[in-house]
Amino acid sequence: MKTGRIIKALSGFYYVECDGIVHTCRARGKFRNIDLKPLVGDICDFTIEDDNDGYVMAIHERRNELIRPPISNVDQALLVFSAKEPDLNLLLLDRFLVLIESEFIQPIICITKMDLVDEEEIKRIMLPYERAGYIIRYICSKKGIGLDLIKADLKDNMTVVTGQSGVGKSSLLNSLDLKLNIETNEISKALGRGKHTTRHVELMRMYGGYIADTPGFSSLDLNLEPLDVAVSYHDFRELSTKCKFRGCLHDSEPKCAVKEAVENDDISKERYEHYLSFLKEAKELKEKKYG
Ligand SMILES: Nc1nc2c(ncn2[C@@H]2O[C@H](COP(=O)(O)OP(=O)(O)OP(=O)(O)O)[C@@H](O)[C@H]2O)c(=O)[nH]1
Ligand SMILES: [Mg+2]
Ligand SMILES: [Zn+2]
Repeated sequence: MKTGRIIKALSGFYYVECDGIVHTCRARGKFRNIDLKPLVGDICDFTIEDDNDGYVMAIHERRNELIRPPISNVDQALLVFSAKEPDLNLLLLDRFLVLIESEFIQPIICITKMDLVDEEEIKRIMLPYERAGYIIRYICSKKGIGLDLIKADLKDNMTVVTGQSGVGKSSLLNSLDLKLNIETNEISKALGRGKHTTRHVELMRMYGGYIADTPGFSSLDLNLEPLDVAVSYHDFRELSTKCKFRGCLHDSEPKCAVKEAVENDDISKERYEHYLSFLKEAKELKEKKYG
């Protein structure tokens, strides 16, 4: 038995990398009956039957896992948003951040297509995130601007690149490694939609680590407990030691440090309002589950 990492999953096959060789494997029957499906990113034990191909037999315990995109064991997530085409969507960004931080994954916000907008304006819009302590990178894949910081971010890490369809994830990967040549989603005038949208998750070696290109999407389910939402905001979590109540949800509780920070404009109203909408969603979900 050998141990390797699943770098791609496609049509029932798992591509397992071990010592620089990729083995095409199927999952043993037992994976069909239980809730555990192998994921890209998994470290697995596998057999080699013939021609270097074999079977995935067992999955090692995961450090973390995401449902969308389906991937495990990541160190950090590049949350890719375009400054324009499609327009920057801060509600979706906040939703993303909650999800990523709830899995203890380091987020890096990456704003693409900076050639299409006024740089100062976008940086002003992103100021609340900068002040909250998020890492933000501004790039243009077309002109190769802003890539050096990203290259340093990627070094020796396992990074998942995620974001809406058409924001420029695959283009970013191509500009980081010119040999990759991934097909990108040029919007076809005739079809009115992209032609080469990414359809599967795949890990690629880059700068001593791995990077995963993933398919884009337009919506995300949270599926979190209310308190998970509260603690997944790293700046709210730090402030919460000053809230009067332990386990404060920063909603209707009195003497809440987060609400005070919002009133003092240390936390932006917009971020806080998005937070309240996620909290409401989590409470409704909990009610549905437990009655
Ligand atoms: N102006 C400009 N356009 C860009 C830039 N980066 C990407 N694009 C364009 O944006 C479109 C979508 O790019 P992709 O890289 O395929 O986007 P994606 O996020 O991988 O899309 P999905 O695979 O569908 O999720 C393409 O037409 C690219 O040429 C950029 O820096 N500037
Ligand atoms: Mg793509
Ligand atoms: Zn509070």
